[in-house]
Amino acid sequence: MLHSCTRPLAGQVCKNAVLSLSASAKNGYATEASFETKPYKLHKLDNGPSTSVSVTRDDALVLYRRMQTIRRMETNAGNLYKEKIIRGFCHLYSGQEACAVGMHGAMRPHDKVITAYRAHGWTYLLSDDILGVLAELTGRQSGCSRGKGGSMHMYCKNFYGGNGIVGAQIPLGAGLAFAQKYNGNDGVCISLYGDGASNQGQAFEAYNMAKLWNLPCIFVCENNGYGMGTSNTRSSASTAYYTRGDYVPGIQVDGMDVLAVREATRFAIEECKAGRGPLVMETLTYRYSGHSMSDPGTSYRTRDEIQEVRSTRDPITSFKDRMLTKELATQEELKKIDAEIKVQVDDLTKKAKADKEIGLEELAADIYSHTLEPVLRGTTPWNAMPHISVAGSR
Ligand SMILES: Cc1ncc(C[n+]2csc(CCOP(=O)(O)OP(=O)(O)O)c2C)c(N)n1
Ligand SMILES: [Mg+2]
Repeated sequence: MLHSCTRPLAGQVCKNAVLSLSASAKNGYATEASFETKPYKLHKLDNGPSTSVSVTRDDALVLYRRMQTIRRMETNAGNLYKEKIIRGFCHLYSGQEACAVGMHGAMRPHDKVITAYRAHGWTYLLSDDILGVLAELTGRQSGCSRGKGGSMHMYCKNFYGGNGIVGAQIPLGAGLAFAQKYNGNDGVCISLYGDGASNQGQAFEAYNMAKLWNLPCIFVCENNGYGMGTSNTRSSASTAYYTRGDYVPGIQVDGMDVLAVREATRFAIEECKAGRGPLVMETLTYRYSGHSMSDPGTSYRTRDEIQEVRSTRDPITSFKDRMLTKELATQEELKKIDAEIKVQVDDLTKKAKADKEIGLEELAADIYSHTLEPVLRGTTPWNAMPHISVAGSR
């Protein structure tokens, strides 16, 4: 029986993870394997995460499946956008999967996350609802925001979006960490931002308040080398983002290595639990797509550069190679998982295309979680709309 959700994939709903994974330790597979990570860089820390990491076969398969699912979802999202079925903004996470999947692998059920606009992968991880993501992208009723939010505005339990204003989520994350501390439940908040947001004043204000109050906040700078089309060396006087919290301790981790990210996140959570939060964690990563679908992503970097990362640092291929080398899985088994994911995500993509849009009566739904005003004004004061609750009843 697969306990794919026992620690470190603690307590998370994993219905997508159980296909084809039956008992482990059979058929000559290794049940567990150890790996060396690249060294972490530390700032104001005497000790850091372990560079020697181990993973069970079951957990490795879950991590692999999650990264592949995100990759497939994003490929389909890109195609839906090109077909003009997804409208508006659309930011893909392809290339950065190990960051979210690694962090999620260390999270406990009461930890919280907030991110910028690259939110599809996180929404899937925290809701385990692929259709909820795809139908949100197509603007349909099965979407996690009932199709009213679209690509950037996705939310689910413990996930506070999906935020389009660059950097705005950094202090919001500090606020969520404050709530965790206030409620005394030992939970943390992971507050993610890109290298392009890292020089904003509000980031430093958030570090300051978080440090003054020792908040259990893990500020994560996903350094993918570019903020839109500007390379980080042109935008940042210091690209050592893990040190940019000054008096806040920091860790730099290889963001293309899912196990290293998981280990570093576990370490950061332990630090927060011991009252030594906040921390800044920088994940060195790369995005294959442009900043958003309207950016081909090739005017400020070469195709060779992208190809080089794909062939030498891809988070999925490199994890697959490691699993094969340590005999945690066979080539055939992983191929079968890839095929299953493709069928599953493609089927749900068809559903997301065929799904209905919500009716006009839902335009004013779910503005309050506890209805404070039963009637809301529309675009004019005389054009009132009744407030209804829909999402909570689903
Ligand atoms: C306050 C604000 N300023 C500008 C923008 C336009 N904008 C969107 S993303 C972005 C750059 C963000 O850089 P980074 O987080 O590194 O982006 P990514 O790597 O995801 O492209 C900018 C300037 C915005 N959305 N909000
Ligand atoms: Mg960036």
